[in-house]
Amino acid sequence: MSAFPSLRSSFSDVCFRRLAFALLAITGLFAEITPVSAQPIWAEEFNTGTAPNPAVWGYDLGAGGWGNAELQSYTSDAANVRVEGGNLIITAREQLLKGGRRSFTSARLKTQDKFTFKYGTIEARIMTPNVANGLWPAFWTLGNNFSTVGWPACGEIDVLEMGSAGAIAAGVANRRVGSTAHWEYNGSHAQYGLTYDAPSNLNGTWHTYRMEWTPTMISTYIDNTWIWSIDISNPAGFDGEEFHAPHFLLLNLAVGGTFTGITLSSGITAPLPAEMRVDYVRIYDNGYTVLGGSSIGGGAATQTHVDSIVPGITGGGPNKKATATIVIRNESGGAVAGATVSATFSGSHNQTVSGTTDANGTAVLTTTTTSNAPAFTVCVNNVAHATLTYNPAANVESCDTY
Ligand SMILES: [Ca+2]
Ligand SMILES: [Ca+2]
Repeated sequence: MSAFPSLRSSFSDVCFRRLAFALLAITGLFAEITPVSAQPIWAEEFNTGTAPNPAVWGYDLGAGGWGNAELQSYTSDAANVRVEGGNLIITAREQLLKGGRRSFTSARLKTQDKFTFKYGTIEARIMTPNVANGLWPAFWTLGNNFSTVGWPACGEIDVLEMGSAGAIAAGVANRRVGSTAHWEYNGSHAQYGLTYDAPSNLNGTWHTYRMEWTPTMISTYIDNTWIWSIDISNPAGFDGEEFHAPHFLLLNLAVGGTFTGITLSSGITAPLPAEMRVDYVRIYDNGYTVLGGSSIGGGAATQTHVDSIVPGITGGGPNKKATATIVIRNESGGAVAGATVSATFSGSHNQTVSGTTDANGTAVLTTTTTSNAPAFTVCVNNVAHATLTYNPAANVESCDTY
């Protein structure tokens, strides 16, 4: 899915080349499964109750196309989302309105603010419906800072999407699965994805979709067959800090939309009602996994980390002062205000400077020392806060160089 594709610009050549190179570099690693905990550290089994647990799952509701010219209206009605027989069941339905006009309803679940994770191996056992033509099931994530920074700056990882226009054109709508990352690259939208055509139709049978997300790589699999990988080991190199921050989960079944190439109701030929079933979603610890959100550990954040450091200069001539714009977040990705950030500049400006984060979690540190030829490294020493503990192990970066 993408939250607001109207913001999409074409994928920059520079970015594509960088990623193509990154992918070449990881060829051969596909079969290497990341070691994970023997037992899940988090799971939604959908084995009890009649509706998803409201402490974990919320909903996106309503129509308007969701930025993708989707045709359905999303509801949280039992007709569109229920738990039954050990499964979460999302049902896309059609209602004929006066004059024969077709109207569609479905559901889109999300764990925004309620449950987040950064890194880890996530697995979902999913049965997709017959998507041909016009249905678009998805199992995906968005950065939990979505509501503050928007899309694509929050980052998006599509573990599973089906029903694309390309798959329909190739006659493989029920066989083609795809994974894609979306992010903010130098002020515009970048994306990178790959698809895999299964040997037979996937609809109506259970398949396991897995994402392995480590600090260096994101890879996806269907039933242990590799789909896609992206090298995220150098976030500064491709503006990919989005993939080193907490994300929340989404599960939905869209009807039509630009992804499917079908934006008129007359183009929907898939049998309705259609059910997307989810037996479970499980997360395994791969040694880096951080869970967060209000459903975890009583809800309140307990830790801080450095989300980004942007070094700069202010002033001119021989009076150039070194600056560092530093963003502090909690383990759920929320901005941390009122934290005292201490950082040491070394090189052209040798000084330790402290400052306090604002409502956006941002502190701007400026040296009083000056230089004619700035060339310095700035490293965060400490983040002090009245109630939150600094966890430097969770830092996206601890130092940056100008
Ligand atoms: Ca970015
Ligand atoms: Ca189950």
